[in-house]
Amino acid sequence: MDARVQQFMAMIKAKNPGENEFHQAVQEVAESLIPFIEENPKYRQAKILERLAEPERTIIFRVPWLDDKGDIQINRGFRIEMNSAIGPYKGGLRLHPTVNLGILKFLAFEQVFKNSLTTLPMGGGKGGSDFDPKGKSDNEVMRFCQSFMSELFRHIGADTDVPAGDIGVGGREIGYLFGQYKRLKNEFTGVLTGKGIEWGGSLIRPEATGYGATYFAQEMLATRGEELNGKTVCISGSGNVAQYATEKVTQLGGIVVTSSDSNGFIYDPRGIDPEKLRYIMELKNVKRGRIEEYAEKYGVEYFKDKKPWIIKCDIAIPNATQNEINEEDARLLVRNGCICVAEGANMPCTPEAVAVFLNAKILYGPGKAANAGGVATSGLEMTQNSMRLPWSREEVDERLHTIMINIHKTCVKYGTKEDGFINYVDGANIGGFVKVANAMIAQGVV
Ligand code: NDP
Ligand code: 2IT
Repeated sequence: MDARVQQFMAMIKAKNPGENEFHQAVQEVAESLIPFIEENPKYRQAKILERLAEPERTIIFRVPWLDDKGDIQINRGFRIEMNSAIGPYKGGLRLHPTVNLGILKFLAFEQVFKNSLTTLPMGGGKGGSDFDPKGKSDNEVMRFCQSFMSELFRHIGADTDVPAGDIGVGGREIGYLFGQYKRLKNEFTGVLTGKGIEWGGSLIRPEATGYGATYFAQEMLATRGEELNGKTVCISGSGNVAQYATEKVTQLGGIVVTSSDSNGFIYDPRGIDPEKLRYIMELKNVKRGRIEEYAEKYGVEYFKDKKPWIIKCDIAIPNATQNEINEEDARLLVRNGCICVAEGANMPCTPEAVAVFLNAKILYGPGKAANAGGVATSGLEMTQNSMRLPWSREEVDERLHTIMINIHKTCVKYGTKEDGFINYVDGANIGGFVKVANAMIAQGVV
């Protein structure tokens, strides 16, 4: 490792002990940025990287709620307000038992660069709780969300901090959170995105992350004269991002052969067609069942406790969680002929896996670029809320598509190497950095 990166990381690790995912995310960015900052000393003098790695504000709070048996449950709530140089804090809420400070700091850190790449005026934040929605009744989820918002409401606002969904937070949870915010503040404002279409939500927001990742993959493929049509695609996850990545890939002629959850994956060599996708959506969004049931319904193979990366594919789109592709998975993907990896999830590849993809010079699109379509469309929802005017499906999709094309252009601008290889990691990190860094310098030592 570069000595300057090593020195910087020693400081980060000493200041943030035990926050492994945060260290991982910061190191990846530092490796791209430190050489760039050396060439642009104004950023070094202003200590921009050091400031970026320190949240502007971290809020941690108790979330007590009553379960259906009348017993008291206690969870921990978080909101990391990472950076507001270019707009109000913006980023999702994650509800998952693994949630802790280090995971949310990694996500908030990534969000700052991602939001900058969208070209929209949004700072970076992230929040959530170690609450596990699995197996909870609707009423329990509602009581949790109401308790969570009873503290969070005093820290957020349409011009201050605008949360949205992430793992474990979809339309149902945003509804309960919004209802409680409105009740406490007595105002109907765009304080959350991912709202229902009847009460201030944007068309295409549910689809946006998966569609956006697919548009980004299309752009990457085009740099090598390739297209999605006819390609075999492995997708992990079966939640929001996975569902709409599957839909868009299929619309563009790709064949999605896998779907997964935390218990295993299904392999459907004939492809998950629109009718089968409708079944997955009903299974996951309404029945809240397991992907294993797909294997029973359609008579295909189910691989318990396995990840889809053992299946031969041209393109991989990981959409579940951090570090779901390790070095061994990456080697297998490359050996099996995979030419493109587009990250729908945040940091789904370990640093060793990323190194395998970069060394093999395949197309590798990191999450902060490839999955930025979700937050970009959240930004479009904020715009519509401010105007109090909704846009049509076509208008939002067109804007999303244009934003993804522009993010790709930014990556090409900052990531193209002397031999013509596009390093999208450097491209996204440097491209996301410049605007935030210049804004921070303009705003003084804050
Ligand atoms: P959902 O909760 O809708 O779906 C998550 C999916 O991933 C489920 O299939 C879930 O399986 C699986 N999963 C979650 N955690 C794990 C784990 N620890 N191990 C194995 N599988 C797991 O979340 P989203 O689709 O919204 O989010 C997926 C990824 O995309 C996350 O990394 C998120 O940060 C990222 N993302 C989301 C955006 C959005 O707009 N929603 C925007 C940008 C990125 P199970 O049901 O068994 O838990
Ligand atoms: O990781 C992400 O970009 C999200 N979960 C979406 C954030 C948002 O504010 O829409």
